[in-house]
Amino acid sequence: MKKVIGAMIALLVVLTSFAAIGKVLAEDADGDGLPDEWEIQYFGHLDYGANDDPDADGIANIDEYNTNTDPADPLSKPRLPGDDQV
Ligand SMILES: [Ca+2]
Ligand SMILES: [Ca+2]
Repeated sequence: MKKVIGAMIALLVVLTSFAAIGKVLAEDADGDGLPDEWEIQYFGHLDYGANDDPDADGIANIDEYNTNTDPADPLSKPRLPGDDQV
């Protein structure tokens, strides 16, 4: 039984370390998938999540991040098929 508990504690320590390292690497303190630097740059805080759409352009933050568009500017969004036919 002691062995099992020891192994569980060791596993917990390893998992916790990985989680800490991952957070530092991704710099994603709130764990929403958006780098904190990016959130601070556009919003000035970490309150929005990956699926939020604060500029209401229909594009979620995570998609704005992946396509390098401005998540705080409704005119800045990924070009979609059909956008040329305005
Ligand atoms: Ca974040
Ligand atoms: Ca948006």
